[in-house]
Amino acid sequence: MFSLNPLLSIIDTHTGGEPTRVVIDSVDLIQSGAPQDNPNTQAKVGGWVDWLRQNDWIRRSLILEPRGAPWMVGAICFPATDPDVVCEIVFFNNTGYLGMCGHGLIGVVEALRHEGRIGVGCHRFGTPVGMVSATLEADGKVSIENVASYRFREDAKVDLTAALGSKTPGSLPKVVHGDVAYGGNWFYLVPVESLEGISLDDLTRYSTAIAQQLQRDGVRGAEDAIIDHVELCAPLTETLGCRSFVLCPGGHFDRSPCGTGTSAKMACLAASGKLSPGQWWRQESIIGSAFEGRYRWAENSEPGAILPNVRGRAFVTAKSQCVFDPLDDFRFGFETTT
Ligand code: PYC
Repeated sequence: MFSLNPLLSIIDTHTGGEPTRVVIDSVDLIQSGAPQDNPNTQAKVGGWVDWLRQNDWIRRSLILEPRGAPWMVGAICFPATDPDVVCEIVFFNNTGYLGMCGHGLIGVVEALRHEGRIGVGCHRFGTPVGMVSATLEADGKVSIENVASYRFREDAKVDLTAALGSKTPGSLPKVVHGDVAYGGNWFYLVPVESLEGISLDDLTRYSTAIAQQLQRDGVRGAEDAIIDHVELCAPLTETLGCRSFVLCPGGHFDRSPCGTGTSAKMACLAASGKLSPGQWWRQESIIGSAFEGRYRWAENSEPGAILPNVRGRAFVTAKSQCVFDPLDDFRFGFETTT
């Protein structure tokens, strides 16, 4: 009565608490019409995104309830044409497809290590926004070198008075001054004094109000890109770093410190001379997990761009195979609104 789908074998991981559901064997999943023949890696990964969009049941089945959870990220590894590239990865979540995903890449590396596909050393991966690398260390930690990241706009003001008014949580400002930066995804980064004592619901509501106001005000990234991540950063007292709350597209917060968010944050610090190349930065998530980051200057990129290096660790939590029972009306997932 049911169909066990051998094409969707999944390895679940988490990186600093944030889940990544990884498909490392996609070859059987790829049907004719998939963009295997495009020799240009970046166009090709973009091609895989188009292919996945046309086969969106895969994303929905993996991430949405009842098989998934709306705060999960998924990653599918597609075969690479370049023999020096391990695979080409497309990341996605409950609402669509991501450019890059730092915690997700660390999760993919751990899944591949767990399956004996890669060992200690430096490995290259294609993503829709460019080539990245990840160094698997002997202790299981993974350092990723992300795409060039940069501050695009400094001190963009967002007024939440009309949207939130007296409902603005505790110590958070009604008029927000933040930077727009790129770290493989687009971020609006808001420095705050503290995140202590503010509930996750309130942080989510506040960050969502910021994301909506950015849209209303027409605040965008380069080439009119929508800013779909909001990052609140409170300084750490003991060391150079911040505690962060990151709202992702799809309305859920990142349990990890967010690899692309850490990249965007370091790009802003570099732009304002507050973090030097090679200097360590500690980025904590709202649940207390941490990434360590540092950077070097990027060449042949946007002015002031950096190449961020972000280090963290993932763990495999489960391996399973999707089952699609034709009697199950919800086998391809269902959406919930918050
Ligand atoms: O780690 O870059 C990241 C990320 C993006 C969205 C969720 N996590």
